[in-house]
Amino acid sequence: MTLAETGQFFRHDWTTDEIVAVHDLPLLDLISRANSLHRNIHAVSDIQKASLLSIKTGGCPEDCAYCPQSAHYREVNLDKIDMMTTDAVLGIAARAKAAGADRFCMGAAWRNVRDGVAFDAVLDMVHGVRALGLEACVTLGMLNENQARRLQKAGLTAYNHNLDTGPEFYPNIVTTRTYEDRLATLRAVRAAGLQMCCGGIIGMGESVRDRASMLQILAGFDPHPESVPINALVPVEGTPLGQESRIDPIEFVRMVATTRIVLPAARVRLSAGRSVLSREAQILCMVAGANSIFYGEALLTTPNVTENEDDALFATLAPVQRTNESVHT
Ligand code: SAM
Ligand code: DTB
Ligand code: SF4
Repeated sequence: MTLAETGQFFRHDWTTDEIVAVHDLPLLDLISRANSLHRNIHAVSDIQKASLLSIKTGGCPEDCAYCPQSAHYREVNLDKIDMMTTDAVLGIAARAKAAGADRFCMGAAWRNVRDGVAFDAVLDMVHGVRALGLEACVTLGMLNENQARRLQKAGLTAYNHNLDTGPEFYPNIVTTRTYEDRLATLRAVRAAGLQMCCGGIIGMGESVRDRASMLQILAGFDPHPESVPINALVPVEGTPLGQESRIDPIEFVRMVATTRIVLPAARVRLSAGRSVLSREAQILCMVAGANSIFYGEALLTTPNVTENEDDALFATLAPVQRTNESVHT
């Protein structure tokens, strides 16, 4: 029996204080603890590439302070785009698969899912993405259990719905829905047998305690969320957080490592904000337990690392190939 199978790593009773204490360990102790757990449970070279597409962009009635897609922030320079056609989405998914993606994630700037033609189209997209041999994930805002079940029947792998931060800081970021609304959607996702993709954003002015508080809530889910995106705020001009400064990359490393320790089996996704990390900082995040990236030129509405840069990153991670090299004796 492996250590993972004994279940000794999977705690659901973490306290926020304990998580803060882990987060604040001496950096090398923290990374080393995270890495040793990671190696016990995962193949360290297995870094999943997920491709991301905005299938309906902008005009969202929510007021999330970080989000360029909110209709509340009229100063944001964003082209609103109506729902894409299923054919167009599946064409992009096929290209992502050919480029090496393992998972295809589709996002819609909706407050919540409404039954009707647009949702039916999403079900077709999910079905088509799965038929291409890709994992499928969608993020569509709030939904009920019946809608989650329909997604599950269409073949959906996971539903992304982020808690974003801890409950205490949350009202500083969103006022048009509550933390409890968010949790209710996550319960519907789980009740339908879908995998749960749920994480947050760092660098919005929250404290380390707020970050720990979010992880404490995620640890309370049984089983733990299968997938946990860790985003660093991408400050977008015209949003209330547009003037925030970028976080120190070491904060990203600490958050990833803490997430790995609290949620050992999860796929921890190094998500938004990666494009300003050096190659070395990204690799340090992977040593600390990150095992997925978003692969492709764009996130939803903001630029990502280019595919060429990511191909170079993966070449750096690969075994060294020596050809025609003279051997010195
Ligand atoms: N409307 C749906 C929702 O809120 O669940 C789905 C789309 S929403 C854009 C998906 C996630 O993207 C958000 O929960 C947030 O964590 C992340 N996000 C949005 N804008 C961001 C930004 N500027 N920087 C970092 N992460 C961001
Ligand atoms: C997640 O946690 N991060 C992704 C995905 N889930 C949907 C979205 C990041 C969005 C960054 C801002 C933008 O490009 O609009
Ligand atoms: Fe709307 Fe989602 Fe953006 Fe919030 S994060 S404004 S719910 S698209």
